[in-house]
Amino acid sequence: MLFLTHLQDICHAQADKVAIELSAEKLTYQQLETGVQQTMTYLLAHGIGEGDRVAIQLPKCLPFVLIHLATMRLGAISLPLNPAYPARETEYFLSDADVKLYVTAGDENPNFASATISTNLADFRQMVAQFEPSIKILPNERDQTALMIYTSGTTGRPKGAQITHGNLTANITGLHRAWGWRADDILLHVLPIFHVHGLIVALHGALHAGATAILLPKFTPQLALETMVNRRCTVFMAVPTIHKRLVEFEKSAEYDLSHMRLLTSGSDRLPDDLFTRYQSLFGHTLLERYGMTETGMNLSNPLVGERRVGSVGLPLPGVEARVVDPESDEPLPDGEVGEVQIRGPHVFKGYWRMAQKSADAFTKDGWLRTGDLGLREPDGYFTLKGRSKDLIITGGLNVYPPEVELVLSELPAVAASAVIGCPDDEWGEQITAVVVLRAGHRLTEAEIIAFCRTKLAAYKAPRRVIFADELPRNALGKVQKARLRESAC
Ligand code: MLC
Repeated sequence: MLFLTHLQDICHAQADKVAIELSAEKLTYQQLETGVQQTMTYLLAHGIGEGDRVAIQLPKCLPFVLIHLATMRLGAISLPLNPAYPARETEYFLSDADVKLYVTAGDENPNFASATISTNLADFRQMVAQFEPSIKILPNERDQTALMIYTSGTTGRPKGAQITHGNLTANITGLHRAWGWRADDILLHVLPIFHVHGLIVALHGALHAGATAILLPKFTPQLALETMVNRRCTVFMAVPTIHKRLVEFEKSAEYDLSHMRLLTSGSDRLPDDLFTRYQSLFGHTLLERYGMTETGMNLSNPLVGERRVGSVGLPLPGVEARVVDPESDEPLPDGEVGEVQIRGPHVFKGYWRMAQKSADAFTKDGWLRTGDLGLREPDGYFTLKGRSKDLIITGGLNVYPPEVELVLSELPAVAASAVIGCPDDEWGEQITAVVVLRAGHRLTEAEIIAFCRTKLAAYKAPRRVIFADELPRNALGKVQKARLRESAC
């Protein structure tokens, strides 16, 4: 049964139970179902039909959830966008995805058909209450795109990863089994809901289980720990930067988290010392797992059994994983490092209107080339060993150097630049730009950073700029980033 059909059943079966709450706002499962149906009619009135893209660029709020679910229920495509994107980035996504409707809390964007809505649940529900619920519509095609999330690439502009109803369903049913989701779970949800981690793994996960999700609009260690304790939460999902902030919060030892049953970590490598500090401070062994936008979740340490430090665990139910020689796509023996490749019903169907890039992403046998390097141990556990692609992960967010280099190249004073990730205690990696200025030009580190922040979301902008006379290049003229990392980090 598809995720949305299952969710509708849950809404009927436990109508009065609280599904989601955020600050003082709450939705029971019945209110969720009614709100989704009214929002469907509202979207229909905006001309939204099967296959249309609805971009949702809202802060973390309950109307976001209603619009997201309603869009997918109509067979249209939900396109969540980070509200921190400056206009230029947003406009690229809206025009590349050819959106039919852009939902925003801010001023209407004159270039795109947009709906400005209140992010206050009471106002939003009052607005959609004038629409009759759309009862009958439910998509039933596994292969139909439900959701599109943009990921950047090592070359070119960001690509829209098309995630189907079948993908969402495969992901959530696999995780449900592997992590033992239960209806009496209470999830503390601190992540943004415009990415796979916060949206599919955490929020869809809780709804699929008929559990309660408590959403915090913004993560702070104190509020997260207080909520976990006061609300007797059972499940918590976060990225390493967030787990680190919990461990380092000065009062963390005062919080008794013994009632929690599952604390997971993902989106970036969990440092070994954080894993052990967490164990000794909170008495919990973090469950590390591995996923990506194109697939959702692939590998996970077990709920019961060894959660191995430094390892991302075993394939989730329904997932095939292998390690290959990236040149030949030939499988490698256990213990040898190669590219991790993934296959299964959870793997996306391709990038939006990029046939060649979609084809290149897969081997001829349908394995997804993840670009991550790793090895498989003889007992089946996988360990990641870096990336073959030139990707930076900062605070659990992916940043692709070419995107930043492109912005730097717009500065007339910049002759050449290379963007690298340097190891960083707080963020995992820190975005560092190595810049060569044109002769006779002057530009300061602060000016470069400020310029990038006008063009890119702040987390993508360099935190540090190093000036160099030239960049190390190989015989083909390609910048040798490994050498740069050695000298600059
Ligand atoms: C915020 N800042 C960051 C940043 N987040 N800088 C680098 N990397 C980041 N990830 C900067 C802001 O620009 C700002 O800088 C300063 O930090 C404080 O901003 P903030 O908004 O107050 O930050 P904060 O709320 O503390 O956010 C930090 C965070 C957040 C760790 C809570 O980044 C976060 O929620 N990360 C999770 C991302 C996530 O969900 N990833 C999943 C991707 S899905 P200044 O200078 O402007 O003040 C995926 C697949 C999978 O990867 O497997 O899960």
